[in-house]
Amino acid sequence: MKHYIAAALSLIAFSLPAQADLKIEDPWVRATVPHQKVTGAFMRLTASADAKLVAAGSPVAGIVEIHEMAMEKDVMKMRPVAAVPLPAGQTVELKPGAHHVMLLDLRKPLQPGDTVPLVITVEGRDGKRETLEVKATVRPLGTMGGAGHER
Ligand SMILES: [Cu+2]
Repeated sequence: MKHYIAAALSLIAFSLPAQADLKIEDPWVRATVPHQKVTGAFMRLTASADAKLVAAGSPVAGIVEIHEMAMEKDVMKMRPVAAVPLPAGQTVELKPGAHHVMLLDLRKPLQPGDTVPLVITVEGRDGKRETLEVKATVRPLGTMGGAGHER
């Protein structure tokens, strides 16, 4: 009988809808030149409930970090951050000059038109993590993009 109840409970747990629905739009990665080992990945994130972006990964990079840009003595510098807040219903844009996903230790050059898989992990207020995989398109160097003024 005990077993039967446990099984029924786990069934209920599995049928619950996923919390903090995450929408990822327009993911892209900046192309690289030969021997370039780092580049940025950008996208728009919208979570249905308060959450934060806590991690990213990609098979094309040895290391993936979340970065912010900040002024340091009149120079824009980037540095790793632990998380990017994603307030409920608000679209947060990762773009050049702002928060971005940094791909380091690239395993090969990224050509315009290539597709790069990105794994994005967000954490809800309850500490539950959700992982989403997206396919990012590689765009040419010099693409400022993101703000919607290209194309
Ligand atoms: Cu960076």
